[in-house]
Amino acid sequence: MARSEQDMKPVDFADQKVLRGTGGEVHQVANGKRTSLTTAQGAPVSDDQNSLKAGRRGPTLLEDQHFREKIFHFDHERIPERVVHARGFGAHGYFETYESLSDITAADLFQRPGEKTDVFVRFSTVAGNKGSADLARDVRGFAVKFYTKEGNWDIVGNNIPVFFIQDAIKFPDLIHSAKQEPDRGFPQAQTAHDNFWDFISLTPESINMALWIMSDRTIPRSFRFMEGFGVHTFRFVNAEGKSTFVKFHWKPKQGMQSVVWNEALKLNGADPDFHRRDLWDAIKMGDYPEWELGLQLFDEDFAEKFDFDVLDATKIIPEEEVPVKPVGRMVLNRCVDNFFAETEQVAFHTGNLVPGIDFTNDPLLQGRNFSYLDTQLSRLGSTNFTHLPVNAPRCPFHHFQQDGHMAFHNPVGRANYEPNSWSGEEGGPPEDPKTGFASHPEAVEGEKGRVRSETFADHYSQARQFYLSQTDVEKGHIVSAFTFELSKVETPEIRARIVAHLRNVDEELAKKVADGLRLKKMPEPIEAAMPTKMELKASPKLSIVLNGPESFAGRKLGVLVTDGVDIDLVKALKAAVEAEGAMIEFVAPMVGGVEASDGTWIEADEKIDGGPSVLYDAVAILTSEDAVAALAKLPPAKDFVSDAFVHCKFIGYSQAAKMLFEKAGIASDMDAGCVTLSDAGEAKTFVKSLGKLRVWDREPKVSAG
Ligand code: HDE
Repeated sequence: MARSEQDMKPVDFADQKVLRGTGGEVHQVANGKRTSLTTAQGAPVSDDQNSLKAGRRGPTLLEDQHFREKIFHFDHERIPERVVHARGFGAHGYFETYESLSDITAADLFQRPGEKTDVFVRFSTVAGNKGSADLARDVRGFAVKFYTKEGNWDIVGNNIPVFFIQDAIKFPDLIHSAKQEPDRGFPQAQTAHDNFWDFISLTPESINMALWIMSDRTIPRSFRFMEGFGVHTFRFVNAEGKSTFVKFHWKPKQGMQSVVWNEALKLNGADPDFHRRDLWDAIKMGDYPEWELGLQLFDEDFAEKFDFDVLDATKIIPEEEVPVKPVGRMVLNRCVDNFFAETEQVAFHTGNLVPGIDFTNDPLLQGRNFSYLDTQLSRLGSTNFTHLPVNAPRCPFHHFQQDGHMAFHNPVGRANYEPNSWSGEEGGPPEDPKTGFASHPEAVEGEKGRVRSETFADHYSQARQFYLSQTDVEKGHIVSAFTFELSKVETPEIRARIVAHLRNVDEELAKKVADGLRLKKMPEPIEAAMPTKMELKASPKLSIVLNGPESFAGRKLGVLVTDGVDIDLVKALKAAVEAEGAMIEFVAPMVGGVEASDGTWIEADEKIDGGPSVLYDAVAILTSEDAVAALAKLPPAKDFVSDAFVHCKFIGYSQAAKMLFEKAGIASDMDAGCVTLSDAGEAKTFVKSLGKLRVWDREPKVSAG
């Protein structure tokens, strides 16, 4: 009965040489080249295909310790997903300090020019579950852990500089309203439903954020092309104890970029992992994304004079008022080795501060300081989550915390308390008033009470400022987004209530959304707690379109090719794209590839229906005369060109490809963004023009409104 290697027969399995067991099952057995399989206890395993049975067709035996251990472990592979920001993607890198900031902060990582500090970054969406799609319209988390020489410092930020609410006590309500409705369990990863807009409509402080989330900031092209913000006002404290207020900004070196909504919807189908794949691919290819850390620094006097309360996280300080000072750069240059161990188990916390950086009294930040540690316990299951490599400090650490679930290291020796009478090292670590974290001695007084400061009561002025800072294209997108989201709201009163708020932001915006919804009657404006400041100046830094890239670097050109494609054109396009620091992918009717004009074989990266144009920042269609008619019959080929057109992308094309435009019904609309490619020179000029990313002039013609 006992089976041995002799019972197995060698067989050729296509390219693989394997052994075949008596039931036809495949065994790959140790051959001295790979380390042999063991149980978790380290005992070698002889057969991983068959459980231990009483008789060939008999029941599995309870004594099968290998089977039991394997299934036991598998059954418990999942840990609770994050209650918010469940879907995310992480990478390693470093932060490099430009200059010493010792005059404003004692934080060790900012003392020496050129100093490099390891970082781990996790980008995320907020509302969707772990398995949701990347292109959900949502705020993106932008959390950075700095492994400094004086402990871990986390900036747990977002890609939007303001937040929905002013007091952390409203966070559970906000998130409940945004996530799936509790009775039905849907919609997933979408704010386009009644509960969310109901909550927003009854929470006027959220209107500024509502404008931001209806802008293209919530549909970034990828993590690489978005800004990050610490959101709250923090404090820097220097060695003399002098404090300066600070707001943190991450500026992508790649320039900002978003997709359009119709593209986002299609991307979610074409590649739900679009953002994580993008980051993974860029890092694996050595095209390391980079952000500059910028600081807005200001003092108490400025805070006093500023139009809004700097402790109110629903407000920004425009960069035109307090410029952003670049102080270092962050480069992400290493993908995770294991998604679970690093991306899933990383634990960020606003309370992870280092000497030289301190909190302010922002009531949102104060609440967060409780939440993060608390959530780690239910997610990671132990107070010892700091023992996991991704969470552990990379500087020496000494404390008397001990035991608990899964303690990897406990203090050694006799002393596990202090003060104690044991001398030298035996006594363990004492506190250090000289180098230890000291809170800024801010004077605090007042009556105890559940109150909100009157300085938080302006709900609309910055929403208006944000709207007026956008280009016409972006304003149009905001109108469309409100119209789309509110069209999914079933309760007419909620739709009208949002429009009533928008009247306090901008009448034109309110009217356009009301028209888009076909409201029969324009609602009266909501009675504002404070009148909208009409005089705030536009802040061009708030526009994505005005802060785009300078070239096509880091972007991707998708080239649809057929048999007979002009090889010189392909070569020229490839060279031009690579010279620009961008990527090129070939899409073909079949994944095996195509044969070019000179007989060269071009491998395809995608088959046409798996490589729609939404995956690319710009496209080219290079067909031969002979092959275009067959191509034009394929619906995905027509979609390739018509989607690229509707999404305002640049489209290069060989003469023969014109037929595809005709079949797609857009031949008569072709504009300056549709560029003929007949020789190497034209290919080069075409690629040079791609840094503009989109042909926005086209949008009024193609927009669904
Ligand atoms: Fe978070 N937030 N948050 N948040 N947050 C979490 O912590 C919370 C807020 C942010 O990639 C949770 O480990 C409260 C603002 C990011 O692992 C939880 C409040 C900002 C991430 C939590 C806020 C953020 C989280 C869930 C209201 C931008 C993902 C899992 C006061 C500045 C970090 C976890 C990662 C995650 C609480 C508001 C950013 C529950 C109570 C504002 C980027 O602790």
